[in-house]
Amino acid sequence: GFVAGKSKTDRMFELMDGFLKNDPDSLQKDILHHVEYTVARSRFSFDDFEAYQALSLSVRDRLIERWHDTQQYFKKKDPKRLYFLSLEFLMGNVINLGIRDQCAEALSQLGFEYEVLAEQEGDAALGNGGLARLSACQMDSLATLDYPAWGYGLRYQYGLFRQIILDGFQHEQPDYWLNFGNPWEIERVHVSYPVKFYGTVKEDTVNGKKCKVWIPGETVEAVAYDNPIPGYGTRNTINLRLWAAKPSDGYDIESYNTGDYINAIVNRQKAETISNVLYPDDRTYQGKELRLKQQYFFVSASLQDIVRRFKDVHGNFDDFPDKVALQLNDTHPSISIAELMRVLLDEEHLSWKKSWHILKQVFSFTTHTVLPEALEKVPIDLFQNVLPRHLQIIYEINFAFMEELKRKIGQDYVRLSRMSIVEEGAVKNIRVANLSIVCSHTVNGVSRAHYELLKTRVFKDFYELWPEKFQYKTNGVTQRRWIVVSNPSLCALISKWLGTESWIRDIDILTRLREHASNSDLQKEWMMVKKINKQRLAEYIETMSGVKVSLDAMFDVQVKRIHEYKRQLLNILGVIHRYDCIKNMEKTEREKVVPRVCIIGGKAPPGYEIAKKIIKLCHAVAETINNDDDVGDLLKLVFIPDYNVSVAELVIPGSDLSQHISTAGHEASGTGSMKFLMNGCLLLATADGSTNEIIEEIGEENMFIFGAKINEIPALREKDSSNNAPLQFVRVVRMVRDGYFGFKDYFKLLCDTVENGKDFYLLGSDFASYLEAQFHGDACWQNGMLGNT
Ligand code: NBG
Repeated sequence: GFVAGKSKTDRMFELMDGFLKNDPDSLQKDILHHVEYTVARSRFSFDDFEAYQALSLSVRDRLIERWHDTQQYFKKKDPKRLYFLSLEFLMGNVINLGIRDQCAEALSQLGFEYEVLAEQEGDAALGNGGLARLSACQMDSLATLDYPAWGYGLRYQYGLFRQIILDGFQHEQPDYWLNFGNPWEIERVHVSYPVKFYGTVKEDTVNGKKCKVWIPGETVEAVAYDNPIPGYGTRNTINLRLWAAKPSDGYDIESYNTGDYINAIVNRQKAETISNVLYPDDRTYQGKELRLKQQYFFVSASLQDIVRRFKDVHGNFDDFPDKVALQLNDTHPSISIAELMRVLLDEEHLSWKKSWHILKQVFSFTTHTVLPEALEKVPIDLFQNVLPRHLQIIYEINFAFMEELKRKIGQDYVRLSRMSIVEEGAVKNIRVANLSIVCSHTVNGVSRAHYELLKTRVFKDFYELWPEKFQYKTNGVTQRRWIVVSNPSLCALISKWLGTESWIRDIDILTRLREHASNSDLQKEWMMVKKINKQRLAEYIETMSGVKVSLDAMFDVQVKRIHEYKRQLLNILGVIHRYDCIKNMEKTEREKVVPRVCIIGGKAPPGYEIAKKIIKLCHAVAETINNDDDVGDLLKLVFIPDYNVSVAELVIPGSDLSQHISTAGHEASGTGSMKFLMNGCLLLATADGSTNEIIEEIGEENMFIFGAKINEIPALREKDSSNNAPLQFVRVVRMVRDGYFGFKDYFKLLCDTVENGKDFYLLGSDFASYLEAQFHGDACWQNGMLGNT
């Protein structure tokens, strides 16, 4: 009982006045408290990992305070909330809060080093590549800019596979990242919702009105795991809520009664597999039942959560569009369209007209691709089986859409069938992108060039119908992770020369550095910073691949997912050419060669044969070059295994030149380039995706731009592309074909992709200008213009 005469609130204040403090003393006490009582180790004896756990938990406590305040504040204000639905978030390591220095001091008095503890943390790799890392940056920015935003996704038990290289071949190993727990997340056993699958749909009458009732065949429980995301320089702390699948309580009572107790438990356990594993492919996921179930699972739980939050405050749905914005991160969460419609119709019993009116105002759709073949399709049979009611709703939406379209364009059946949400044919499919466009009020590309392609090619029909829906939001990355966290020396330099840290919040302030650009002190300090980072990278390379590299060499880097369109093969063929040239040089000529360390890293989707061959080729070529004493430090080639966010944080600051060399018209945006630029690394790039806007921003004279432009590609493809290839290209491909690097038979298919009139990605026709751009890079290095003197 409470002390008489005091309110409960007063008593609460008495017990806990104010917030946890951030001075080293208070932090130390908290850390020891967690060591003793949460980690349950003796405070007199604990190791680095336990210290890391206790530190994270102490920081988490502080995050929880801010998080509570944020929720309280927004609950009162009731603003329109932004819900960001994404099947992937590539968060990386999360130690990132404004109290780093205090933590470091507290730890050092306890005999631990902050840096060492930070290394204990693995990556939360719940995503594949660009799309997922963009989502993580967006969460950071939303928090920093004080938005009332929520991220929703899936808590995979296995994140993106770990890449192991054996004899130069990629092998995939499971990333069971939760093995030792995740100290940052908060399990919310009370925030859970049933998610239904399969079954049948029946007609029913409720309050005298006819309606549909879905009788599901399976119910799985979704349990929330919250990951607080603090903004920089603000108390605003938003939430990334990830769902995990658990067997449902009311599950299948029948089977227990049949006496088959063991099997009933085993089946129950299967429910948990929904959120087990991330699909490791960022190209296509056609027709997989588990994939559809994952999508619906996270979307259904999220919508239940969102509707509950809305209904806590609002008596009817009239205000729903003023309070809720649902952002679809690619087509992956698009089933939420049918789900929201189902909730409004079947559970809230609104009319079709009213439901549709609401629906049209809440969804926005971001597309991240250029490739028509990467647009998701779900076979009707599969849909019918897993989500029978949703299929009915989609049919109805499509019917209304087709009627509207006919009124606008007449009986143009070819066009009607192109635009239909339902694809007719031998196998009928739901075209998820079409559904997303029809039901969203905005559709955005991720760079200006991407937007142009959406208008003129990918979604041309829809653009002509609804030009007002289409727009672009050029991607960005946050300096908070890609400078402040990953490059502390550069961060200190920038703050010193600007005399302020405000650039950490407002990136435009960085342009003020221009005033100091020609100051030789700044340049010297800048070079020192680069040296420190190159040193760190060189040590890492030596540990990972055993290759010793010279710090005086130019570090030339291409790190990203392995794809034919990203043309890592062009890079490797360029390296072979360089090697070949050096081998054929006189001694005096060799003295002029700019020493290079060529660094490649990235994961190939497990089922993508050609991408895997590219990795092997990189290793085979590296083996030859790196063991050739005759070439020595003039050229090295290294493959960095298991590229992920943590590795990126190490590689990017230590790079001199970086390559973004996709065939023009294929990279929707590209965000890696921005991270390299921020870290003072020049770009060797094609005029693709967001590079076009970077050119406008920093000037082509400060970059190495090469290759065919987007609008030239179709004509080049028309021509027999092998005619476009220069002799040097033919020669280096021949070296690979003839087994100069071994594995002749294995590389045959790879060589076939760029020869004999195929060369879809136009490596041959861009090769000469690629070499020229590389040559230009060498010349600038020799003049000290890459910042190397
Ligand atoms: C990627 C594009 C990139 C783009 C990111 C972020 C996927 C599926 N797409 O060009 O390939 O920068 O999305 O928008 O990861």
